[in-house]
Amino acid sequence: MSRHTTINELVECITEKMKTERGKDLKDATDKDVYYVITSIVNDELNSHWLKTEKKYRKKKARQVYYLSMEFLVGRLLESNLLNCGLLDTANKALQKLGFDPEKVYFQEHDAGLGNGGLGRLAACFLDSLASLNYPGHGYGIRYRYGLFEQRIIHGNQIELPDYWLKEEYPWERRRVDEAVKIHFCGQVHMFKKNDGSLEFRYENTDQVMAVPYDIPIVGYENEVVNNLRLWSAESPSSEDEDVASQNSQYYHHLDHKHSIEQISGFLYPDDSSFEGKELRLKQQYFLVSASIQNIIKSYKKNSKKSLNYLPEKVVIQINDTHPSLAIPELMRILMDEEHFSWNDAWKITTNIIAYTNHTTLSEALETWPKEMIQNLLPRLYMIIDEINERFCKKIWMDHHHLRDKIPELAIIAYDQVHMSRLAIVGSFSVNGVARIHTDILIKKEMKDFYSLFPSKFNNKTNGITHRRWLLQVNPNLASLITDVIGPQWIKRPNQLISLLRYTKDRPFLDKIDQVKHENKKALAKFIFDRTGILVDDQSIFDVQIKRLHEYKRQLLNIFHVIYLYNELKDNPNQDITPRTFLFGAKAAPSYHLAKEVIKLINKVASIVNHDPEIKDKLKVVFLENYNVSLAEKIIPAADISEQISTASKEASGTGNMKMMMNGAITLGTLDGANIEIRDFVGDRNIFIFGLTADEVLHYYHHGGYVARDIYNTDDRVRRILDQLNEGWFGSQEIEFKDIYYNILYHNDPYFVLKDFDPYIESHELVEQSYRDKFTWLSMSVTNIAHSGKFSSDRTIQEYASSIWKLNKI
Ligand code: 26V
Repeated sequence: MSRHTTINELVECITEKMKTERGKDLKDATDKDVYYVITSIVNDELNSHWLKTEKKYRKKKARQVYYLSMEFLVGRLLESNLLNCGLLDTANKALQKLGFDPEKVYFQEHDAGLGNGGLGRLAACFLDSLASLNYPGHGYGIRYRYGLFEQRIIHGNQIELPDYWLKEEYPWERRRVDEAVKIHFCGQVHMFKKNDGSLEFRYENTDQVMAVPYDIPIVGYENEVVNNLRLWSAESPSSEDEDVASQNSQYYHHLDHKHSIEQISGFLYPDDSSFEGKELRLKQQYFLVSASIQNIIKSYKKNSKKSLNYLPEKVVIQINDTHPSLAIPELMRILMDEEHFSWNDAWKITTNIIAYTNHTTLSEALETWPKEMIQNLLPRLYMIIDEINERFCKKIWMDHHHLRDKIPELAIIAYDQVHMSRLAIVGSFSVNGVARIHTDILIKKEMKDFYSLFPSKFNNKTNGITHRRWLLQVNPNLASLITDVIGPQWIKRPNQLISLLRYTKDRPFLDKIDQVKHENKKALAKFIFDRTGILVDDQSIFDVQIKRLHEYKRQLLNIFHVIYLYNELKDNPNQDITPRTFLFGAKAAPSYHLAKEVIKLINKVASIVNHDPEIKDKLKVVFLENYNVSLAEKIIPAADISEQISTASKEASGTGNMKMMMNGAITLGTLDGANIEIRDFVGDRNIFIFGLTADEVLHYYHHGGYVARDIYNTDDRVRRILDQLNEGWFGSQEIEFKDIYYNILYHNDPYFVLKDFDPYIESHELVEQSYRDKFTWLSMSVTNIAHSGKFSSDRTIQEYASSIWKLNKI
């Protein structure tokens, strides 16, 4: 099979494989059978390219980038693999010809949810771009047996269910026992002085764990490149031990031990409201790091005759947040203890290989581990971190007198805590933020002193998304409309979307854009009805907020606006408003109480508003449960308004903002994260911006001056809403949201919901007015699509490749 395969050839191949691989005639085949047959056809196609790609890298002795991440949120792969192989159109038609609904077939795959949100999805987009741009770049992660929990809403409350995604065979992975490596935890470290005066370290009584890799192919777009995503699974070292154990009383002890080893890749930790130093999570981090670094060194040795001194010529490692920052001491350990490098040489190699991306400035999310925990679990690594810290502090003391007082704030180990971001900054050659404002805040505020020590390390790489999945795949009708007017070059060069600017006043084209959006909205309305029984008006404005639930993302502000509209309509039922549908999708961390209260509130408001006969079709509120990549793919093409309303300074970048913009939605947002860059490109007339700026927010934090209760006292709309939360809805005692009420009035509204309420309402009024002028609206929409090429992850990856990784295309 290849992109030149005809529909009939594919039909024949499916029929044949159905017999040989599934033992069935087509007429008896289920959607699942067809799913497995198609993946098998794609796999046949991929395997040869996979091998060829690897050979090519080896032959060219290519410099490679390794992306280390605790999360890869890849979602479903069949459709995107078909697309990238150039087989999607043919497959769709062949399936239809055989009487199958392609969407149903693709839906058979379990959505791989090995990530929490933005950070994990970014990693997946980056892999797609690396392969599509012919870069030798691979991912390393963990093959969690359970992905992020599945969310159910029961009586308005979030319930978490386990996501056992490996229940059925996962056809994209290949187990590679031949590449398994051993990982050591705990034990004792013994130091010996050798004859030449140097030190030798030996470890005793360690707990050993096997890391077994499962490889997933990462397919480039129509370029026959297949890179690798290697996910490590934790296993007990050897089954021979099992036989021995079964013969004596140690058997249950042995089983217990085996079980605890397998726990290491047991489940993905949900991103919480604040960092919790759980030992199992630390084990996971070291497990990922140690397996990956060992693998990287092994493959270097296989391909190069030169000494490891030259490792930095061939290898660069990007760490996705601080989660894999133990890569720094682990590489030091291997270089010194196993490869016999001196400290200075090992340090030189390490700090030329590791590059670090920061994804948040929220102080409560910063990783710090109790020093004792690292000492017990990773005694040798602790010694190395301690030495890195000693040398770093000494250097500040000697060379940077003005920072002497600040050593406790800069030290990697301070007050018995190990600060991972400090370790990552000191041990890497590059530190980047993920949007301009975020990098500015790192440089000017959060990491100011580190910036003064290492100015050349700091740089910005504004995030991006793969336009192949997020436009071409999820919105094929929009994609073909674009191709009709500007040709297909934009697919390989997304910047060329800018040519669409010529059509922002072209009525026939805008009409077609309108039709496509409307079709997408109809499809989503049907989906919503099938899932929830709620009938939404496909002519209404689809106002969408989809992202993890967090106070700083301010879903609360959004639902306050809905309550406000509802109150207005109750007071004045004949008011002429443009009908609106408010769509939410959000998972809250299981232990994040306030976030769960907000979910409950949204669902409560939905049940009141949607069932109120007086409201009719003017307002609808829909909370779609279990928001994940696949759901995003359904919602985004149908969005009119993209809600990006975080408290300014808090959202590092956001990437949902880019996905919706690319599908023609208009952003309603604060000047935060990448919203700012979106505004710079599209201009003030093509985006709705409101609220406090980051500087204002930071000023209030430092100098006070904002009193939430003043707004409660003076703004009737706000007081009414808060009282409704506190006292129950229209006298009904059943509905109470006292915790939200208290958080706002007694904790002084830490995320400025009340402060931004009035400008937010005003902005929404502008949205409504603008939507009434169809022509202007569509023209804004096309302007957004035209500029969205800058937010393709191809652009981001080009920037990483040329300025951090120094990578050549192969
Ligand atoms: C923290 C924790 C702590 C507990 C265990 C699990 C876990 C997982 C992740 C995190 C940190 C999350 C940081 C993060 O996701 N940042 C987001 O990164 C996106 C990609 O750069 C960016 O667009 C978002 O603005 C940013 O919030």
